[in-house]
Amino acid sequence: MPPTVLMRPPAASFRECLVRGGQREPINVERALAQHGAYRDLLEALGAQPLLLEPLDRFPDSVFVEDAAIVVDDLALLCPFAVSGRRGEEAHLAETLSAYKHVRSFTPPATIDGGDVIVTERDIFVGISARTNKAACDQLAEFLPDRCVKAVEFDDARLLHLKSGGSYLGRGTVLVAAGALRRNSFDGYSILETPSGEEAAANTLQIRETVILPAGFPKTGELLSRHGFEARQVDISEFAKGDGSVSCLTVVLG
Ligand code: CIR
Repeated sequence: MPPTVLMRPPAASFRECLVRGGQREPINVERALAQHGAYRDLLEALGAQPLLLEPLDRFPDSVFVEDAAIVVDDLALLCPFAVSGRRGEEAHLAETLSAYKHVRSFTPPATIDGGDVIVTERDIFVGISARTNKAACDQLAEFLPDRCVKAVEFDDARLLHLKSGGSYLGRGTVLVAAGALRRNSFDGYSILETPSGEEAAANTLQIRETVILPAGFPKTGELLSRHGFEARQVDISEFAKGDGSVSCLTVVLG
């Protein structure tokens, strides 16, 4: 079965999305839409089935659909956002998700962004961040009794999400941004580190046998090829201006 991938195109309000430090580089929404379309085409070419959701002008950050729901096995967990401006995005996913998965919600005081969760075949790694708390990590473990849920602390306090500092490539291998995460966070996994100056390439998306990474990081592309991964690059520069990357634009339903 081709994996279904939920994507939500950017709305006009995307130019007002949240950014760390509040200093936003001007965002070109037209270019963002074109990049989003090209990304969708790439996913299709790789054998996935993108499913387009309605743009939500009320939520400038809703293009980063990964943060609103965590999908593991037959469950879809709607995420309670810590930041007030994103609260409510998750409700807009519930109906679509319910056609594929059992939909569940966290309860207070949990707050979590999907970008803080790395899912492998066996483990679930949860970044404890400004967005995601220990209560959410504990609830995730209750939702998923057959999985091993592990909290991960950051070495680099500038990381927005766990997945800004690392991502799972498949085949027991995690790609991490040098210096971002504790070295023992992924015990039992092979670790590849992004080459110096390419830390922003640590966020990737695995679709079948291919790893998609942001364009502009040739050394990371070579590193992945050297280790036997089929790597493809996609230009997501307008989304990077809003602190997003490759995985953030998707929810993979498997
Ligand atoms: C935010 O601050 O929530 C958005 N501007 C960026 C979210 C990026 N999402 C992700 O890395 N999963």
